[in-house]
Amino acid sequence: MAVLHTAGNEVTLEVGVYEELSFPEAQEDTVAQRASKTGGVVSLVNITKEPNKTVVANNSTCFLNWRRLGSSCYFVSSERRNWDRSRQDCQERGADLVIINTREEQDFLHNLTQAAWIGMTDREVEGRWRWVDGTPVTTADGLFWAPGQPDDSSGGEDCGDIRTQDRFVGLNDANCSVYEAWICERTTG
Ligand SMILES: [Ca+2]
Ligand SMILES: [Ca+2]
Ligand SMILES: [Ca+2]
Repeated sequence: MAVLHTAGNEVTLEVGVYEELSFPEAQEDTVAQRASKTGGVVSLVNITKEPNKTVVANNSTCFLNWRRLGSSCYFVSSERRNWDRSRQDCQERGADLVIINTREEQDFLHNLTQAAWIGMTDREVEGRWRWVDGTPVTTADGLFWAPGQPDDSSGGEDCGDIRTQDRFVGLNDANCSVYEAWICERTTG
């Protein structure tokens, strides 16, 4: 038997063998009193659990269809949008466009997509790339740009994407209005 309890954001799944208990005060309760004691679940009032085993699903769990690496969860869109609409979608999911912190994370993302928006832009100052949390984009973290990038091609590439297309592999700058897939990242506690 399994019993699901919810309290705030936490969901607790209790798995075990349940059996009838005979404790006097419960027998004196009316159905309504029992319901108030058990949050409305009358059928649980006279049970105990043995052996006890608890599985807790909380914020450290990724949503269905999100991928996990370390303490982060990643969503890869199936649709295509411009950079701003992509970011908006991530924020509506309680996340943001992905911030790539390590070479391991970049390699992980290369395996998820051929081309997708990520959370970096040089809109504020041309050529000064920053992640959406304000930190600078730096190859000192082991990250790498695709060959010849960023090139601000045609004077208008201020949004970042990640590419895995033939030998064009790495970070790239693209025109923010182009429609691409996108990757959201949600860090977990
Ligand atoms: Ca990250
Ligand atoms: Ca640029
Ligand atoms: Ca470019």
